Amino acid sequence: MSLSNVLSFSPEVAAASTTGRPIVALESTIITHGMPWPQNVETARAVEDEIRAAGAVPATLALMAGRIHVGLTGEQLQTLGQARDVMKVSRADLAACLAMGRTGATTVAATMICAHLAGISVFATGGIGGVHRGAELSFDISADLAEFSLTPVTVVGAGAKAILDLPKTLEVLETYGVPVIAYGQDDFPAFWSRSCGLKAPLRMDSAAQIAASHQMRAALGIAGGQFVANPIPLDAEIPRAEIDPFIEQALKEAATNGISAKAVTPFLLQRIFELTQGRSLTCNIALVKNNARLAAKIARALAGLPAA
Ligand code: PSU
Ligand code: MN
Repeated sequence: MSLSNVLSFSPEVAAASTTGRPIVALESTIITHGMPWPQNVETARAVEDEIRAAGAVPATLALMAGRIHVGLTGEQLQTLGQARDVMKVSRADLAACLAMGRTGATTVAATMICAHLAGISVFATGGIGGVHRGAELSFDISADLAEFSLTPVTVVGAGAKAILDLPKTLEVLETYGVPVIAYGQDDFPAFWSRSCGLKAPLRMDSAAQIAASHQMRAALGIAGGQFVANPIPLDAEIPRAEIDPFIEQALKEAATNGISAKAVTPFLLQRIFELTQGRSLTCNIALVKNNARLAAKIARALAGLPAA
């Protein structure tokens, strides 16, 4: 089986890839499992528009009928945003989902793999998976972390959510040799909040430096990607003291209800959405757009272009 039978490029992304224009990949689990309809589709569209406005081409990735779709049409996005029984696809599920011809939404790990197959080096998302609290008993560590040691894609996210154990998440990333780069500040951001109270291992203040570091790793033959932790804009953040009690409550309910494995992250996101009366979603939308803009700058820098 050849790769060209598996990859389907949208007309917009195909044109960008033949002419060498900068492209930014986007994941689809955030659409199917991370946000409710219709805000999920509206946000996916708005994020794509941010990338276009910043002088790059968006490529939302999803699996449909045995193919990896690189760039979705408006109609495909609508269908995906309302579909039920969509698989949440990580590294472990990617080949199986395609072989079964099922509809699959790609997590950070699977999006990195698919972006790399499609020749895309930069990917924007909300937050990455990480080490769950209590992982010393549950062993629940997202496959996203190991992916960074394997696949050469620079991922822009707003850090990781405080539903996770952030000190352990940073330790595991270090063990895997992953550069964790805070953008424009010293602290590691915690998704809804600009800081989690811990310093990030690395800091950079420009897209050009991030692009140079991506290229340097390739030149040195170091496998794997980079994680760029971009703090949520100040006017959109929920300070830590405000969000913490809701996180504690959602975690307690997850434990009481025996939520485990792949269901943990979507369950916590949904409960925090309800507990904050939708404010967590407003935050989430603002930060994804912000990440899309930075990713577009990095993609342009990689292509030797100035910011648009
Ligand atoms: N974290 C978020 N929002 C998300 C996810 C994570 O703040 O939507 C999604 C991403 O697709 C991520 C996946 O790759 O959840 C991680 O899931 P798990 O913890 O099951 O590996
Ligand atoms: Mn998990």
